[in-house]
Amino acid sequence: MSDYAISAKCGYSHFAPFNGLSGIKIGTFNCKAVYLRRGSPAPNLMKKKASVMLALVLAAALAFQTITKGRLRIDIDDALSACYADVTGDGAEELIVLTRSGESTPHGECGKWLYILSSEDVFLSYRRVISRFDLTAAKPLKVMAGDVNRDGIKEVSIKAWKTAAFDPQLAQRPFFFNVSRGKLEAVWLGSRLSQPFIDYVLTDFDGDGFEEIVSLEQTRASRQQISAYRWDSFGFVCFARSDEYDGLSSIEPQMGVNGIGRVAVLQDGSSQPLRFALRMDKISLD
Ligand SMILES: [Ca+2]
Ligand SMILES: [Ca+2]
Repeated sequence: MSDYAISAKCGYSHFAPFNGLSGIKIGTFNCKAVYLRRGSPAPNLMKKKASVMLALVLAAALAFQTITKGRLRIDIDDALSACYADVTGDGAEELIVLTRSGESTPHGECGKWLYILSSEDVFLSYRRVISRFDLTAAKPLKVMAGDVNRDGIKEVSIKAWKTAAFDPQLAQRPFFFNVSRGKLEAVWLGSRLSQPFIDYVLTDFDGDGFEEIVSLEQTRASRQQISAYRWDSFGFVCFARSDEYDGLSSIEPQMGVNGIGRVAVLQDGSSQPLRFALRMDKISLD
C-alpha cells in the first residue's frame, strides 16, 4: 500500500488494477475516492463538477429576484410587503409582492420591484410572472389592493415616500394604479390625505362591497385620529372620523361582523389593540 484515505458512508469496494496511480484523495461527490493517475483528466473533471455545484448553490441563494423562463422563485417572508387580490380581473387572485431595496426612509425600508405573480401555477416555489414594475423612484413602503373606484377591478395601492408636483416636501403619499392591462396605469396619485397620516389600510368599512381608505392621522394638536375616505368620481372624500386619541401608533384591517371591515389600532402602553368600526357615520370603538 502506497497511500490511503478515509471516506464516510462509502461502501467497501475493490477496484480493478490500474497502472501509473500515484496517490488517493477523497472527492466531494458521493463519497467517492478519486485516484490521481498521471495523465488522467479525472481530477480536473471533478473540479469542474464542484464549480458547477457551487454556482447552482449561489444561484439558488440569489434566486429571490431571478426570473427563470418567466417564473420567479419567491419566499413571501423575504418580501417587504405582499398581498393576494385579483388585480387583473380574470376571476383568480394574484400574489402582489413588493421586494426589498435595502434603502431606508424615516418610515422604514422602502421597496424596489412590484411583481404581479400567478398565485396558482406554483412549482418548487416558482410562480409565473404576469408583470413587474420598477418602483425605485417612488420609494414604496407598502403594497395593498382594493376596488376603491368601484369599477369591478381591484387597484394596487402603493404607500410612497416622495415629493409631489405642488409639494416639495418628502411625505408618505397614497398612490393607486390599475395593472389589469399589464401596465402601471395611474388611477389616483394622492399628494396627501386631509391630515398627515401615520399609515392607511384598504377595507370595506361601510359594507357596500368596495374598499375604502381608513387612515391613522396626526391632528394639529399632535393627537391621533382615524379617518375614512370613499371614492367620489375624481378622488377620495372623507366621510367619517373618530374622536382624537393619544399614543396610537399603527393600524391594521380586520374582518368585522357580516363581512364589514373594522380596524385594529395599537396604542402605546397596551398589548391589546383598540378596535374601531363605522357606527352611524362616525368611527367608534367596536
Ligand atoms: Ca377599481
Ligand atoms: Ca365599502
